[in-house]
Amino acid sequence: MEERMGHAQTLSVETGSCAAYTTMDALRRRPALSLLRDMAQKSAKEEAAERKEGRDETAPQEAQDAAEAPSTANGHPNGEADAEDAEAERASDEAPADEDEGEEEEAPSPEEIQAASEVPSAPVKLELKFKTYPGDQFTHDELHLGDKQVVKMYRNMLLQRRFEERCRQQYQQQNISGFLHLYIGQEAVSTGTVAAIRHGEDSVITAYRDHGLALAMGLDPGECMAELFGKETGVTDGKGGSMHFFGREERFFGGHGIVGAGVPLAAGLAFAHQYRGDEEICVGFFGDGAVQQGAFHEALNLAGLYDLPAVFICENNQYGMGTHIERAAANPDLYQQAAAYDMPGAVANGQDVFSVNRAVQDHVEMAREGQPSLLEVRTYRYQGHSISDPANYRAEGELEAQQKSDAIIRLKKYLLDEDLASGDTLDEIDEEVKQEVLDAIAFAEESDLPDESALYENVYAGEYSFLS
Ligand SMILES: Cc1ncc(C[n+]2csc(CCOP(=O)(O)OP(=O)(O)O)c2C)c(N)n1
Ligand SMILES: [Mg+2]
Repeated sequence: MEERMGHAQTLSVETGSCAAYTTMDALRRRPALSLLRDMAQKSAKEEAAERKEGRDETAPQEAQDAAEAPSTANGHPNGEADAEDAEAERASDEAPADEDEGEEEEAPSPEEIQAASEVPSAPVKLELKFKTYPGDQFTHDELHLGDKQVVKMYRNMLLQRRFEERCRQQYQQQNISGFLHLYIGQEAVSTGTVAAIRHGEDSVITAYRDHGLALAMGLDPGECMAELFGKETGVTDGKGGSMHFFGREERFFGGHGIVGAGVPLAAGLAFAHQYRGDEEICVGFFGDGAVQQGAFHEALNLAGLYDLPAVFICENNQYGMGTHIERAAANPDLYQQAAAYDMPGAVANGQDVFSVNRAVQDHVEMAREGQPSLLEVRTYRYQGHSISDPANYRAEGELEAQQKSDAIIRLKKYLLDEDLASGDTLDEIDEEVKQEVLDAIAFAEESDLPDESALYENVYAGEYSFLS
């Protein structure tokens, strides 16, 4: 049952019996840091003594210890209450890590343990709200983006597009080999996101379709092109190729070829921020295909459990290789997966850079307050899955229909309509960008291939007794 309510969508679910919802809320979770601190403080000796005693006689205590795991389990707190009330409650419940220092967590009482094992006598009705960010709803002023910044965002999206158009050509000329997955069509997602984070402080990680995000994160186009050419001046010294762009200074953590593999890494990066207490966050990108993968679910579960400062962004371009989302996902409304992990979920229009920016600003703010979330961004890739995929699985006219809402053309129209730039200025920007990409190719061509000895750098290449 679905009912649209302005920008929010409500979903009601009725279940026959759902024991956890009403009672788990009483058993408040413990922040990950306090769990870690406790673990560190327990000496091996104490643990051994506890194990022995617990087995012998302390049945109530044992029940309490056993309840530590359920106490962190993940009933959605909203229950029948309004989602906003639940959010407010959650915010007031959670003390920042440093204030928490030294406080003893109270173990759940026997009554609470008892309550947690009861089954509600009536069907449980669950109401959830998911925020939506449709296209053409936001202005740059509302988003606190300056006039010049919007022009820069346009330039950046164009740079991504022109860079990849040349990548395709360079691949055909055999200057690039190996895999090549193009991001053309999705540029508003990367640019809109980067304009919403603390660039150079927050961590960002993505999957293998990584050129666009790398350029949005400020990686040098010449070094990116050199990476594709396998040259030593490349962003990963020519050893990573298309799928493994990295930028240490920019805090861009790749570039990962295994579907879903970046999602637990995003959770790990977010955990590092939480552990250090540096108030930075991690934005983890992945495709719609990754949501069908176990690693996604494990990572979101941990993030929900530990209140990690993470924004999980699913770039739903509708395809995983040649398989359409409708044929791969039991529930193609991917943002709704958030409910299973006790976090807010939302969906944004990935063909409108302002919708993306508004959504990511909101989600980044939540992450800084210790609330992880899932944001689905609906977009579309114009090219096949990789350079060698002719995309014959597409329906006739499908691509052309999507191109009508092209994000770069949309932003260009906005800039002209709002008088933020003249047509001549935008033409000049295009010429500049094209030249920048040609310069990147020249840089890649002139660079050297890595020395043979570099094969053994930064890899486990020692002597192994079991191999001899
Ligand atoms: C664990 C794993 N399974 C399968 C593959 C093969 N594979 C490569 S890309 C891909 C589809 C992923 O689609 P999606 O996550 O939507 O990303 P997109 O290509 O649309 O950016 C698959 C199945 C892989 N790389 N890793
Ligand atoms: Mg996809």
